[in-house]
This record gives sequence, C-alpha cells and structure tokens, in this order.
Amino acid sequence: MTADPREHPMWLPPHALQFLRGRPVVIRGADPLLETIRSEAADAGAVDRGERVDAGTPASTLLIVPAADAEEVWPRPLPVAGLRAEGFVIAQDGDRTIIAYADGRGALYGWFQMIRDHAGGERRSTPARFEPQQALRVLDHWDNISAHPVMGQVERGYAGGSIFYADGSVRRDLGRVARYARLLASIGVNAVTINNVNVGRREAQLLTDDLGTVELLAGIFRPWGIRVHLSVNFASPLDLGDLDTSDPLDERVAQWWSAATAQAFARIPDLGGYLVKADSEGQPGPHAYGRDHADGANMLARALEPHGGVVRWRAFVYNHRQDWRDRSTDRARAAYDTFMPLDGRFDDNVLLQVKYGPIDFQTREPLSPVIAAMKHTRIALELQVTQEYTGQQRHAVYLAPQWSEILGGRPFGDGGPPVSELVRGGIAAVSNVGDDAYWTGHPLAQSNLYAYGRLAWDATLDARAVLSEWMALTFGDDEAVNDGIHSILDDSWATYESYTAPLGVGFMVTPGSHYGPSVDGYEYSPWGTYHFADRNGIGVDRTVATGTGYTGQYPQEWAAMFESLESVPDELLLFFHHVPYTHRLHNGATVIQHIYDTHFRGAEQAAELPARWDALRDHIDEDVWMRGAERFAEQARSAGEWRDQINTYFWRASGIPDEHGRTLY
Ligand code: GCV
Repeated sequence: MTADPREHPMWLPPHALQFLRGRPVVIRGADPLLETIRSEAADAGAVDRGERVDAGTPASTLLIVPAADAEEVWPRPLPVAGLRAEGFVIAQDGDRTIIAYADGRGALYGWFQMIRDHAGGERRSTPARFEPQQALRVLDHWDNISAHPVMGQVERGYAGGSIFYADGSVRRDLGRVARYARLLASIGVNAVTINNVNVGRREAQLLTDDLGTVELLAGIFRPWGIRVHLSVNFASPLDLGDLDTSDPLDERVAQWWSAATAQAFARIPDLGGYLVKADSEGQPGPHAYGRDHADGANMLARALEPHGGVVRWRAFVYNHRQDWRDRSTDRARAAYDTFMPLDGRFDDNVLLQVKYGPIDFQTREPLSPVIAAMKHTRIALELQVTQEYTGQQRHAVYLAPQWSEILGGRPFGDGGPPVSELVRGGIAAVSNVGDDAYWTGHPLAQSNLYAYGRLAWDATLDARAVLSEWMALTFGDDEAVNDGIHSILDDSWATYESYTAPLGVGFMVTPGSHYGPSVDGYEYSPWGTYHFADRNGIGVDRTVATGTGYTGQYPQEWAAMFESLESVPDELLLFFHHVPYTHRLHNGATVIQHIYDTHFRGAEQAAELPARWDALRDHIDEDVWMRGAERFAEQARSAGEWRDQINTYFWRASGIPDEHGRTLY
C-alpha cells in the first residue's frame, strides 16, 4: 500500500497479513464497509468463497457474518445476544475462525482484531466478545490549510506538514490519507477532525466555500468507518457571511448556521459535527454578546440536531491575559468556574470536551475537576497524542501509562466509578501525524497513536501489552526488538517526568515553542503563573484553607486527599501546596534533594538510551534506525540541559547543596 517512496509504513505492513494468503473466506452482508474487508482480503491473497456455508466449505475458512447468522454457521453458541453497535465476537474451532458482527464497523474491527490475534499468537478457543466503551473515538488534527506565520502548518505538529493540505489547498495525492484511514480503523478510531481548533479564515471557509475539500476527505475516510468533523469559527456569520453579528441568540445567526449546516450535510450526509474553541486564547465566542457557553453551544447543536451531528464544545477557557502580580487568579480553577454553573443547560448533542488536566497537557497534572463535577453534561475527554509538552517527538515518551492512569482514576474514591465511565461523550486526542517519512517524527511515537486508539476502545487494556501488540504488528516477531523497545519505552514517561518540571509543578518550558527548559519562562507572563519559587520554597497553594480554593472543586474524597500534606501524592505535591525546600516527601527525601536526585537519575537514564537503540541496529530498517538514533542523541543532550538548569536554579534559590556533592553550576 506504500506509494510515496519517502514514506515508511507504520503498523500493519503487508507481511502482517501474509498468513491470510490462500485462506478461504466467507463474507456475508450488505453493509458498504464489507467491501473494504473484501478488498483487504483480496490484497492479502485470501480466497473469496462468497456467502454460502455448507458441507463443502473448507475447514480452515474464515467466516465474517452478521451476529444473527452465528447460530446457523457455528457449531456452538456464541455470546452475541444484545451485541452493541460496533461490537463483534471472535471464536476459533480448529482451523476455522468466525467473526460475528453487529454492524459494518464491527466487522471491520473484528477483521483487524483477528490480525492482531495472529500477530500476538492469541487463539480464541473460548469465544471473545468486543464492544467499545466509548461511542466516539476521535482524532483532532490541528492542521492549517495554509501555514500559519508562527505556528506553521500543523499547530504543535512535530512530524512535518499536513497530510491533508499543501500549497494552500487539499493535496492532489491523498494516498497517504487513505493509508492513514486504514491504520485508524485498525485501532478503532471512528472520527477525525480535519482542521485546527484555532480556525483561521481559510480554514473556516471549509464550511462555507470549500465543501468540496470536506467531501473529498470524507470520501476517503468513509470506507474505513470514519466520520469527518470540522472545527468551526464562532464568528463565521460575521466574518464570512453578510451579518453584522454572531450573537448566538440572534435569530439571523441561528438561521445562518442552520443553512450552512444543511448545505454541508447535503453533500456529506455522515458529517460528524463541529468542534469549537470559543472565548479561548483569542478565539471568538458568545461572551462578546454577553451570552454564555451554553447559549453558544446550543445554538450550534440545534443546527446540527436534525442531521444527527454533534457539537464538541471545548472547556479550555481561561484568562490568558492575567497579571502575574494578581495572586487571586488561578488558571487551574477556570474551566470549573466557567462551566459548572452551566451544568444541565447543554442540549443532548453537545459534548463538553475537557482536557485531562486543569491546565494544559502537562507531563503530570491532576484530573480536571470538571469531569467529576458536571453530572448533567456529556463530557468528552481530550488527550494529546502530539507531544507538545512531553518531548515533541524528539524524546521517546510512551504516553499510554499516563492515559491509563487518567482513565482509571476514581475521583469519588476507590469505590466510585473510574474516569472511563464518568466520561459519556467519547474520547478525543490531538493527532501526532504529519507528512514526515516516518509519520510521527520519532518512529517510536507511532506507538502513541496506536495506543490511543486501543485505550479509547478499552481503557482497561494494559499499556505494556498494547506496546507489545504495536511492536508485533510493526516489526514482526523479533524478541530482541520487543525487549529492547520495552526497555526504552516502558518507563519513558516516568523518566521524562524525572528530568523535567518536578512534583507536578509543570510549565517550566521555553515560552512559545514549549521545548526545552526555562524555569521562569512563564512565571511572569500573562498566561498563568506556575511555581512561585523563592529562597524558601516552591509550589502553588491551591488549598481551600490558605490558597486559591481549587482543591474544593473535587468531590470530597479527592478534595480531602489533595488538601492535606499528609495525603497529597508526592508527584502532585507542588501542584497543590507551597512548601519549604526542606519539606519531606512521603518517600523520605526533602523536596530539594528529590529534585537533585530525580534530575541526575533521569538524565542518566536518558543518556543510556542511545546504546539501547544501538543494540537494535541490525533488527530495524536502516532508515528508521537512523532517524531514531538522531532523536536519542537529542534526548540525551536535552535531558542533560534540563538537569543542569533545574538543579542549578534550585541550588541558587535555596542555597542547599546536594547531599551527594554532584556538580551544580
Ligand atoms: C490549538 C495550548 C497550545 C495551543 C493550542 C491550545 C488549545 O495552549 O499551546 O497551541 O491551540 O493549547 O488546546 O487550544
């Protein structure tokens, strides 16, 4: 399937389907997605046996049938009763395999599960039933059509230009998009947003003047069960239409959106809906007219409702023009303060899309309190696959352990539901893909894209097992690669955390680019203030007792845990408390010594990575290996930079030397 000579495959290269060569296959049903499976099967060299199953059907046949037919074609009962949308059951009996599906997507997902099973040596003598936990599993592309003067073409993109657009319009060759769509289907992603949430004029025109582009892209994603979503600009009726307002309560504005939406659905009947960043970081929104977010979101929701579309309205709203001298403003509080009063006012087809933490995709943040608080609102969780604050695909950081922790968190205490159940509006994430030869800059960053889809489908999957799956589907069955990459990636999130900002304090990055250390980079900026370090101590007092009161936004179990120094987890200490450098963590070390120890150790671990990668040289495609080698060298260098800047800063601030006498500058 690889057409572009510069492009290296991700997972599922042709040899991963080799085992299907000559295999008889029966595919039953009329759903258009079955055509996709038929052509996959043909490409793999399988032998199409039509739809009949009888005594002449070979023993080794692969059966792909609607769940209702399972009883007729399979000798034993299968657990198909009440199979939910997109679900499937797989079973094996000798050499025969069955995929009994609920609908076309279920069949497609079953097909890829069967390939995954084969790569991982999994046999299904006991039938296994699969259903997604979340109905919406979406990747948001922050792609601009024309490059933005500061942000480039893909905002926070670390893998080259957009795979959709070049030279100010949609690409002529969309072969890579088709290959991407297949990969996304293989991990269960069922929606893609094709333009940046910061919607420039040209990108806003996708809805008004350039539906052809949307139609073209939707046509490529459709055979893979993926619906296209559009980011829209709230001011479009004013900027692109002929109205003098975009007030959501003005009837003319509502009509403008209804008409634009009807026009879009006439051409793209399965359009998924709109994604909106409003009154956030300079994007327009309802506040300009004295209206609130529910007014804005519901107006769009009503335009979409007759067509079955949803509006994803982002909760990433805060004051980015704050005065650092004003100690009463706490960016962490903003989403809850803004949206909690609106709980219960959103229409059913509004999904409030909430970043996992209250700040902004940091390496370590507590869960956003909005997720547990807004009981009458459908929340969609937003993750970031692109590594804006986690090494920008120059550092190898496997993010699945972070996502597992987020999805498994229980804000109402150990007996309460996990986040994966509190979230009822789906899971979204910012994509990490671009037109880079290796798709994701760092070749190992492909594992994050893979893991995102898998965890969005089933949040209880084990992050390490998912990594093994990805490797089996990418590199085949090679123990050295499997062990070597596990040794690089398993603890990579913890390693990255240890040499960057300490103990949950966050944001010690270079302003603008967000790459590399800058302890005070944002400390005196209008975007928020993050560490309050002085000669005595460090951290943000977010307690109810003496601080900003942020801990009070959580359900009582977590509010109490975060409020008290006795129970706050070490890794979030400085997010919630301002403490002296001599404060002792639960692990026994003082804060200052912990900073020194983790930074020396983290940089040492990063320095070992090039050698671990070196050991895999003969096992991995030469070009891929070379790209990785470049990245590991940079990671080792950058980790040393972080170590020296952070340690030296806090040595100078505190005057407390390292107990082990290591070099500080
Ligand atoms: C798309 C962060 C990023 C911005 C991004 C924003 C968002 O602030 O730095 O580039 O804008 O998040 O999520 O809207």
